[in-house]
This record gives sequence, C-alpha cells and structure tokens, in this order.
Amino acid sequence: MQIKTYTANSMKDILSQIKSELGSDAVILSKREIADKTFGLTARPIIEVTAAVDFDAGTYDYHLTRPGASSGMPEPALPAFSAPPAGHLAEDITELKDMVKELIAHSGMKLHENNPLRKKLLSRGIRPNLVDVLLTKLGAGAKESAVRSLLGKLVKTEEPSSSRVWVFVGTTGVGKTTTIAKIAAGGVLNHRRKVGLITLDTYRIGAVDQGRIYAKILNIPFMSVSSVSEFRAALGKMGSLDLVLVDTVGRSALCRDYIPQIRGYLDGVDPCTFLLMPVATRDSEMDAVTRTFSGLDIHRMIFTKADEAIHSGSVITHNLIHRIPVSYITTGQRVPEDIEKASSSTIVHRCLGERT
Ligand SMILES: Nc1nc2c(ncn2[C@@H]2O[C@H](COP(=O)(O)OP(=O)(O)OP(=O)(O)O)[C@@H](O)[C@H]2O)c(=O)[nH]1
Ligand SMILES: [Mg+2]
Repeated sequence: MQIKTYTANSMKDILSQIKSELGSDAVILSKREIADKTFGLTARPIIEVTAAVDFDAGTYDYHLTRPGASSGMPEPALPAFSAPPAGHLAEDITELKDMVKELIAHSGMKLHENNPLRKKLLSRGIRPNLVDVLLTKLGAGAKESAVRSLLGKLVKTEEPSSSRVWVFVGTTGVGKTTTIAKIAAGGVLNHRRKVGLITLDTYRIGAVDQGRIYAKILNIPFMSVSSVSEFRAALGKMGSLDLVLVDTVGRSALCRDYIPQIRGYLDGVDPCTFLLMPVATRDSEMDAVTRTFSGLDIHRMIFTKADEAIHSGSVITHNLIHRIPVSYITTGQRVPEDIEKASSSTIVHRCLGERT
C-alpha cells in the first residue's frame, strides 16, 4: 500500500495528480481545506487530500512518496490503468469513477462496522479511514495477525542519517532537551563517542541552563549561540567531535518567524533534523505541527512521552500519512534510561499490545 498527500487549488487538479501518480485504483483517505502558507497573511484556502493505493507492501519504500527524495530503489509496479475512451463521455466516466471511489472510501465504516478487529484498531487510536483501508486490503475475516504483519511492513523506522550534526525541533515542552541528554549520554557512555552540545538560544533567557547542566554532568563541550555566525563558529570549534547535538529553545511553532529563523541557522549545514512529538497528541494537531515544521526538511521523527499515552495508534497514523521514518521513542523522564530505538515491530506491539 502506498499513501500520499496532495495539495492543489481544485479537487480536479488533485484527482488528476492522484490518477497519474497512484493510478485509478487509488482511494481517498481524507480531504480538507487548509490555508496556503506561501501567501502569508493573505493566505487563501487550498485543498489537501491524502490518498492510498494498494500494491504489494513488501515492495513499498517511503522515499517514493516523498517528493524530491531519491531512494535508489526500483519503482514498484503501479496497478494497471486502462485509458478511458476519448471525449466528454470519457471525462464523465472518469469523474463518476472518482466519485464512486470516494464514496467507497467513506463507506468503509459500513463495510467493516461489525468487524471486532475494527473496534480494536479504533480503540488503539488509529485513524478510522486508515483502519478501513487496512481492513479492505486484507479482506473480510482478516485476522489480527494479518493486520500486525501488514503494519509491520508499512511502518517506516530508520536510524538517524550519517550526518554528524543532529538538530532537534518541536513545539514547547515536547522533550527536546531531555531527549538530547539521553542521546548524548548513550553516545558518551555506551559508545565512547565524542559528543558536543549547542543550544540555539533564539528566545528564552535562561533556557540554556538545562543543556549546560547536562553537558557538565557528561563532561562534554557546550555552547549557547544567538546568531548564525556564532553557530557557524561553534560548529567549527566542535569540528573534531563525532556528533554535535543541536537544541532549539522551545517556542510555539505558530510564531511566524520561528521556522525561517531556524532555517537560517541550518542553511548549508546538512544536518539530520528530528521532529519531536508527544505520542498523546491529537491527530489533527500532529498534522498541523508536521506541516508547519516541514519548512525545515524533517528527516526523522522522535515520538516522546510514550509512557503518558493511553494508546499509541497516533504513531502509526502519523507514520502512514506523513511517511517520515521514526528513529526513537522516549518512555519517561529518566536520563539516560528512558529512550528506545524505534522498530516497526515495537511500534506495532506498543499499539496493539500482546498477540492474542
Ligand atoms: N513522562 C515523560 N516526560 C518526559 C519525557 N521526555 C521529557 N519529559 C519531560 O517533559 C518536560 C519537558 O521536557 P524538556 O526536555 O525540557 O522539553 P523541551 O522540548 O526541551 O522544552 P522547551 O525547551 O521548553 O521547548 C520535562 O519535565 C521532562 O522531564 C518522556 O519521555 N516521558
Ligand atoms: Mg528545551
């Protein structure tokens, strides 16, 4: 299964994009109006649609769904799409087909409403239309083991990239500094790596102290910088280290100058950028935050505070919709213990619990 999000000014444009990229068997998972941020204050509404198409999950690679990214993997075969007859009739037929598909996507609930597996997946926080697409793919009478196995193939996790500069972003209080301390401690204590810490002190006076204290405990270099030139100088000074962890001081991502400011710091640095998100965040909030931070080219996700979440289907939903690989999950306040490397099987297990 391939899932992809499209934006355009009209539904017609989006449908033709979906058809040409995903083929005519694609189904629409969600559709809504959002503000086109590129127009600033005069933002006008555009349509955002997430669509999915079914093909052998084993051949799926997330890069294929990320515009501009190249995986080096062969393109999976898309479902055959027979060209409709020419003329108005053809257009009408195509439009009707689209409407039927949209209807089917929205009537998934009816098809599966008596399936106990549906109730279970919903109770774990997986978005309803995703649940219906998964169940439709597996067919009536699908067993939970089949859902686990499909999700195991679809959920994308990956180690951080090979960049030696790791940048941690996310809204206020999501656990950036604590997670950095956990990763720094793991690097220093378990892998004997030379680690340094830089805080981009873009806003809060006194916010650097937390990082400074962790750096002191771990006996690693620490610098707080408040301009791009200071940041470049700090990176230069830490040039011999194996890993430089960059903390960004919490500020609402909705502040209009926040993302451009951070982007200014990172220009030409080629870091691995992590977006941190608490597991117990509403789907719509996760979508909005992810969209806001996409201005920074997010390479990996870190889901935080898994210990505070009643269920963790939000991680699966986010991963299937946004296709940003997960690198870590944090599970408590203890430094350095409460962090684990993400794997698709542990994410599925966290969401669905023990096999029954
Ligand atoms: N339960 C739980 N608490 C966590 C976890 N990670 C961090 N916290 C707590 O969340 C609070 C905020 O953590 P910080 O690391 O300061 O968050 P931040 O993103 O750096 O915050 P700002 O710099 O203010 O944006 C602290 O009380 C942490 O102990 C976690 O995995 N589980
Ligand atoms: Mg912080």
